[in-house]
Amino acid sequence: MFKKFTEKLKASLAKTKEKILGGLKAVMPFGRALDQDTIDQMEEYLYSADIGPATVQKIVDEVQSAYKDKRIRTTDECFAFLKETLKAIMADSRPGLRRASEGPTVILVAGVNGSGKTTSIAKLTQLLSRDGKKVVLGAADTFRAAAVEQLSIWADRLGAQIVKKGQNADPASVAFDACDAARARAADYVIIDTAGRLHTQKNLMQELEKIKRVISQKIEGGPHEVLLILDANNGQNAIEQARRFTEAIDVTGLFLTKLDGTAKGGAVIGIRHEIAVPVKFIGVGEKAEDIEEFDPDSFVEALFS
Ligand SMILES: Nc1nc2c(ncn2[C@@H]2O[C@H](COP(=O)(O)OP(=O)(O)O)[C@@H](O)[C@H]2O)c(=O)[nH]1
Ligand SMILES: [Mg+2]
Repeated sequence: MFKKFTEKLKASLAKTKEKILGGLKAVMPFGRALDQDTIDQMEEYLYSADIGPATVQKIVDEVQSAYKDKRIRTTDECFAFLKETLKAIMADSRPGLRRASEGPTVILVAGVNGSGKTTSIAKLTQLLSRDGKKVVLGAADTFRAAAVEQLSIWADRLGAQIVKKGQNADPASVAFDACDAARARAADYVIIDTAGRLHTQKNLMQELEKIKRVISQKIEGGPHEVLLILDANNGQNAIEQARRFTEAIDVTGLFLTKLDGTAKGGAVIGIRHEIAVPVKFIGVGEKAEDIEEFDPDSFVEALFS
């Protein structure tokens, strides 16, 4: 269903690769004997690469012990070791979307303003439609008329059904109707768009809980996925945002957007290490096809290729 290590992934990670691999090569040139001073410089550099201090510490601890045990003696061996360490840190056995055992699978999408929620919904819709799945969209971001309009345009373009109401309609009632429509039309997926919110906005977080409750009353086990959309441009702050949001509501998956435009993609490493929720997808552009299922090995290979 999904593509793995693609040229597009490589191209979209170019800036992050330049930051991480480019910077590491400068402090740790290939073809040298490894020494403590080089490891210290490597550590210092990694702190500037948006990976997050706790994760850098973990990486450096591994390198340090491999160096002491003489498992790595050269900078080339250190690069190879780093690659394997990153893969191990980011390893995940839960790829792909959860599915309902029967009936429509409901995906609720949340995140702060402008993180890429609506665009990411379009990407998921295209991915699922291409796989022959029938998708119903729920325009539950009723806060701005433009938000409903934006999702409608995507729905038209992608040939998906959309359920919408007027501006300021109760988002939970839109979700309710979208679930009804999905049942009536025997759809495979319902994807609910929501207005942007911060984890600190108590009333808006309660609204999200209400949407979840209404969905669960309509469709058993729903929502099957609560996807948190995070803008990779936020770097280390994206790690913090993921932490706060996952503490506030029951998030089941992360979708990291805008990796194509940022050098701060190192945040993905910290998020995988520090957040218990899996990264399911990454966004690598503004078009509907600019989505990749997240695969740690491919990600690391693309960074070190
Ligand atoms: N370059 C790039 N831009 C993106 C990506 N995802 C979303 N965007 C852009 O980010 C902006 C906000 O996206 P939108 O989906 O409206 O965010 P929302 O407010 O969370 O619904 C738009 O201009 C999108 O085109 C991505 O993966 N890469
Ligand atoms: Mg939106």
